[in-house]
Amino acid sequence: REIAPGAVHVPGWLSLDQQRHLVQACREWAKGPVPMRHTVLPGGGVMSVQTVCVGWHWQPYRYTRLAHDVNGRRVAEFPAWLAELGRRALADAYGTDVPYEPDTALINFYDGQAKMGMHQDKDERSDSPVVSLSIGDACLFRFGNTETRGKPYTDIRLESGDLFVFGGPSRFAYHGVPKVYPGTGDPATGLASGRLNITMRVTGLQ
Ligand code: MD3
Ligand code: FE
Repeated sequence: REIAPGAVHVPGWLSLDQQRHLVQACREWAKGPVPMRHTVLPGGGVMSVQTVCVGWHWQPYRYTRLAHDVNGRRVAEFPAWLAELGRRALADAYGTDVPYEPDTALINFYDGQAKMGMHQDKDERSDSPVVSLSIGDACLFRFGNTETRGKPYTDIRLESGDLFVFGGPSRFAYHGVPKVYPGTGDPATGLASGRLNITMRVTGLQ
């Protein structure tokens, strides 16, 4: 389960009920105040995944309270129940209770064609772990190294209900999602198709 130091994969961590609850919450956040959308990159590229943010708004490549690049509104508040879920995730993955106060979640929706290129997450001013929850269709997740976008990397299949925690030396590793596997999710989660990924983070911002 430990893929690399600080990178822990816990398959099937979420119950079907928890997945249903998260899908419903994401459906509400997707409506607004800042709707889920394809993020436009500074170079003009458009991300194939659709994203909605909670707590802080992520616009490449910084966090803001207001979604200046979308509709100027403030994103939904980060709920206490989600932070509590994040703390349980860390405790279960690392087997030890550590203080954890995530203040933002990025929620990505992948249709059958969407992917995410290899990148590092360095817009946070904190080296606290990232908690990742997957729901719906399975995907190929590529976990790389901290030096380059390329090899060596480890390919892992992430399934609905899986937890992944990225802390310590793995926090700034390159990673990406080269492929989703359409039709592999259980519609009982409330997601008829596609893949949902929720990542919790500590921005280090006030
Ligand atoms: C490793 N999301 O939102 S989750 C992202 O499935 C992102 O939507 C992917 O990469 C997704 O930035 C991958 C796994 C993940 C998330 C954040 C990480 C792995 C990470 C941050 C640091 C290291
Ligand atoms: Fe990332």
